Amino acid sequence: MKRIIITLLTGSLMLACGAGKSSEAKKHAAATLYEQLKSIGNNGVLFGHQDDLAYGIGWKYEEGRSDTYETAGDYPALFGWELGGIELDRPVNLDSIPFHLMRHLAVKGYNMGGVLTFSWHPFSPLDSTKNAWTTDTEVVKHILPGGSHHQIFKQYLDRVADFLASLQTNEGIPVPFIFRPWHEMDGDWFWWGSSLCSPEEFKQLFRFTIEYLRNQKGLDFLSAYSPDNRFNTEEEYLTWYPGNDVVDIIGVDNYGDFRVGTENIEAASHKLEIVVRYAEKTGKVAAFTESGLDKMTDLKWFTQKLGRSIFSGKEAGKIAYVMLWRNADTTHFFSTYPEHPSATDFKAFVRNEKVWLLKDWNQFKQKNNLD
Ligand code: BMA
Repeated sequence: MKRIIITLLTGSLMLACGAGKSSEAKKHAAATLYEQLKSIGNNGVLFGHQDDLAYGIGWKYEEGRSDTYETAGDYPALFGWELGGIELDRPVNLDSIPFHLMRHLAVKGYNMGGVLTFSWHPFSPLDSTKNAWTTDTEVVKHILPGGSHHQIFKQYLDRVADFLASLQTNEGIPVPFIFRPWHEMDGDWFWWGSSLCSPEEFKQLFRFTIEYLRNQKGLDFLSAYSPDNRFNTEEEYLTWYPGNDVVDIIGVDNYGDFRVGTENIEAASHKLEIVVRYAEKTGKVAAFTESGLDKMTDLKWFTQKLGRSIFSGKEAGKIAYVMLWRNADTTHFFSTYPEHPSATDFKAFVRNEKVWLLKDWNQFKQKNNLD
């Protein structure tokens, strides 16, 4: 009898330790990522690229390939991924990446030392045939608690949560990531955008999303707030801000101020400064969450436009990272690739000791005991 009790006790102790270990590791993961990003300060800026490990110009799903690596000799320090389609239980995302491949590549990117960030362009919970860019119907007010489509919205979030929870190392340790939903809300091109919902509704939507994923689904992650560039002051920037308790990364998306012909690099820089100052004030991480130039028609864009916007003033360089959008094909790409004439300028851009690709980032973490 005694032996049975001892065996049972040992068993439950082991179970308890196992559970403790996994939730500790989980907590540790996002908190560690946050500390790592905060430590960057003015030392450097991580270079990130959307879908970098999945496809590029002239190739798709070839393990080990990367337009960034093939152009500059190293991988990005941050990898962006897109969840659109997961909410409908689709096997592939909006941009035809199978989710099982995304899981594999995202975890691989993390194992290499990279930071992961996930965007989400969900279909409308009111009508699953309508994509994120549908702006003919009000959606947000109907999916908030008490709304007619709240249950469907929760089902969407359940699917997002299932996928994000499945991002684990071979040892079953959850990998840390940044989740960046409801971006560019100040624009009018998404169903959660400024023409179809009020700032109050938006704040509720953002807060519900983060709290549901954290409290109901037990996910541990960093969340990013990223309006587009339609602000000139901190007050305007904060129009849609849901609160310091549900935001970790103070971000901005900006393509508009970089458009050839009407570009305004000083304005772009000023907006980064607003972001940096607010992040400093609140002890958070500032980031340039999306940018790029479609088809890279300006061959000096990296050093003269992007580089200037970040490094010309004193403050903007305090962002932790800048992420460029995807390289889909020769009609839709926002960074560079080896054969493109902008490749030389990209190499010059990353030679700047403050622009960090993966090796620089790994070295920094190692040197500062941040792993
Ligand atoms: C947009 C474009 C689309 C893509 C979407 C979601 O900016 O790149 O082609 O489907 O992002 O990734």
